[in-house]
Amino acid sequence: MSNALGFHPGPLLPSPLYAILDPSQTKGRPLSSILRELLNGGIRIIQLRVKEVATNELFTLGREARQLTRTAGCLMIVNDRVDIALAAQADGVHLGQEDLPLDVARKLLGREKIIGISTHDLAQARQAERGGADYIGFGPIFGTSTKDTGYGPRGPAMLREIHKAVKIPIVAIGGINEKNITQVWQAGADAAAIISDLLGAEDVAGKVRRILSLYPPQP
Ligand code: TZP
Ligand code: MG
Repeated sequence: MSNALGFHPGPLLPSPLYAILDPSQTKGRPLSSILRELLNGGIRIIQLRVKEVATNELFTLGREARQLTRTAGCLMIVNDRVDIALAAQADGVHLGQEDLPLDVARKLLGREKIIGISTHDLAQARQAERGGADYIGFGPIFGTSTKDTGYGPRGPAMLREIHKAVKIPIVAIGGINEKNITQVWQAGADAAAIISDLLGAEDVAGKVRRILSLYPPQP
């Protein structure tokens, strides 16, 4: 059965578009108003990614985001911070290769919370799957100036290889936008994560609706 978006929800990802909330990419607009617009447009999974902010401020942001996402039936994942994910009652956490190890995060969070792991190659993807990650992030797929990942663009071909090699859901990331997202879904991503193309849009809700209308991609 597919939902209203024509997306076949797996056990984990409720939609093929994963929005990352990063206050440095909103063109000065408050994160809460951008989040409201994302939700109005139909976003059903977000990640709160706020670097270099005091812990109490991050907790406040997390609590606000939790209220809005809960009302909208949207999953909320916190980047980097297991403590904030727990304190703000998020659905899970997203960890990079340099964050807390997966097994340690799992002990802290328990089986019920979602843990996503950033990966950049096949070995990391396999390791995350073996270690019990609920999904992997994979990228950067295309060039991006939003984050210096230290890796060149992996491209849709490498994404296809990852898709063949791992069974857990794949969230592709890096340089994805309205123009190239179809290729990313076609290459096997269960969802595509976007920061700048969503958060920098003049009409954020309209942008979400346009992107979701591209799903499912034509073969
Ligand atoms: N991890 C890999 S690339 C990236 C992150 C957080 C940035 C993605 O941002 P954008 O603006 O969608 O390219
Ligand atoms: Mg991190």
